[in-house]
Amino acid sequence: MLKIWGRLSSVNVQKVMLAVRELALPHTLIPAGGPYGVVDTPAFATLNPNRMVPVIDDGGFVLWESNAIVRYLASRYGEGSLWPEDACLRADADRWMDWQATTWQPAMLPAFLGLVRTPEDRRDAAAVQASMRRANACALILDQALRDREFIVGRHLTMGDVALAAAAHRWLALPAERPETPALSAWYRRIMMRPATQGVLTLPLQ
Ligand SMILES: N[C@@H](CCC(=O)N[C@@H](CS)C(=O)NCC(=O)O)C(=O)O
Repeated sequence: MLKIWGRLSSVNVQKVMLAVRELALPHTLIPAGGPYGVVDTPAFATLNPNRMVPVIDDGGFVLWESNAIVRYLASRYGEGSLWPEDACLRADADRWMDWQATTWQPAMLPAFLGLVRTPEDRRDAAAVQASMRRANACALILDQALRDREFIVGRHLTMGDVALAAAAHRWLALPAERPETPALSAWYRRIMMRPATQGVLTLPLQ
């Protein structure tokens, strides 16, 4: 059975869990990271030398890096659903996954760490503000892309939505000012209503 090491408070683990749930894959979630520890053990380092979650073991195939895991699960178990058959649609979904990991997520990370993980009296307000400005600009790009479609590459949910949804969940829950993003919000609501999402994208942010 597919094994996943991680904690649901991690945005990167959420992506993997969304993919697993969308694909209805039998799995075991082994609590690891944050309060659960485990990542510091020698046994875990043999799975992921970065000592980070998520990690999966699928019948002896061990993989780390959340978006690589989502792509692997989608290509192996989700052909025609999370993994679009059409090469252009697949590249489009893939592009948004890279954008999520290299652009949007890094933009909002200082704001997340400052607002959620740092006591107010030790917060760097300027860093939080600058981070929110960058994250909001990214959200407006995504909002524009979602104006004429139900999901990021068209009418069906793909691996692109999986990666973006976890990031959007975090951005929308940050206690900070955000611009109006009607298309992004409508897409997010569609995703939050899916059975696979229940219990994965949880609040409050931790
Ligand atoms: N690029 C990696 C980043 C993984 C990462 O930053 N994981 C964090 C949680 S989001 C982690 O393991 N932190 C240590 C911990 O949870 O103990 C990925 O996308 O999988």
